[in-house]
Amino acid sequence: MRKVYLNHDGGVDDLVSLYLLLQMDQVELIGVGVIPADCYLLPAVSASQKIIQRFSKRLDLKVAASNSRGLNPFPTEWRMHAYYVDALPVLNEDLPLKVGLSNLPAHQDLIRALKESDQKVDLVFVGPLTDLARALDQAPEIETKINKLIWMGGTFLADGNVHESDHDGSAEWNAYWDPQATKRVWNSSIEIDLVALESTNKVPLTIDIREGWAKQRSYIGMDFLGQCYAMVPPLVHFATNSTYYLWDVLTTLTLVNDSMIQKKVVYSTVHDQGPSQGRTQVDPQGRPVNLVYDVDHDTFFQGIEHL
Ligand code: AGV
Ligand code: CA
Repeated sequence: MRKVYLNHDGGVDDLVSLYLLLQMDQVELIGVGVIPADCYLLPAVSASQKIIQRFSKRLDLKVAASNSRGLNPFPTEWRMHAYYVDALPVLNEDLPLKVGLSNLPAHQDLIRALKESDQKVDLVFVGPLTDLARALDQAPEIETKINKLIWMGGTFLADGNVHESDHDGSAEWNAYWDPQATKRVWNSSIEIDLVALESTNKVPLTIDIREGWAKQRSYIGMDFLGQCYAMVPPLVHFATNSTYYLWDVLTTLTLVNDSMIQKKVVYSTVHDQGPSQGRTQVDPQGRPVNLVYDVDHDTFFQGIEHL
């Protein structure tokens, strides 16, 4: 049994990732932190509590709200998605809530969970790294309790996914929201699996994929997934700034399906200021990361349905 701590930022694929983690037999989720990056905090926390209650037996799990703030805010339109998921009838038929909140902010909840664990823990971060950076500053000794960090973030491609007027476009959003936190984690000696845009670009949301899920909506979990992905724009003719990929879901599934992905070690550094802030760049003098640069598209999508 692997112990996993999840820190997410309330996007549609973040919340679906929480749902999927709860379905994995090989995984014991020991904590959930929610950071208000690509979401508003209250609906993202509430949706997380409801997903745990509806789709698992883990009524003891507590959700920890983050009090971290980033440097570069996400577009409001994207941050609204957590409200839509939180309002889905499938998450609201069994109220009042029995799943509670942690009495600690997310970075301290992470410290607590790591210190209490009797074995090393995998960290799954599918939003910015701020809570991990703060936890490391406050309690550097937790590094020895971390097996590895599996992070959705970064890219070594020329084109990132940040399209803001004061940026050069080379960064990925999770790295860009808090570039200094990204750098802080790079300066640690934690092993990092980097699920970067190189691989996530290969798993866009498409109409075909949606139609496949629709056919399975008699299963309550697949219906939930379909409802979630009805809220965000698919790839049709060409990719736009809002086109949705299964970024975080790919990251989460790498935990249990290592054979669908290709990894290689890349030495890199992080830009923490200026027009390239948040950019992860190849640098032979930098630190190693395991870059997940490829994924078998069909195996991945089958994996979602057969957890
Ligand atoms: O950069 C990808 C990260 C993932 O963790 N997020 C969304 C995923 O949860 C930010 C993001 C980039 N482009 C987006 C994003 C878009 N078009 N809509 C919403 N979020
Ligand atoms: Ca996310």
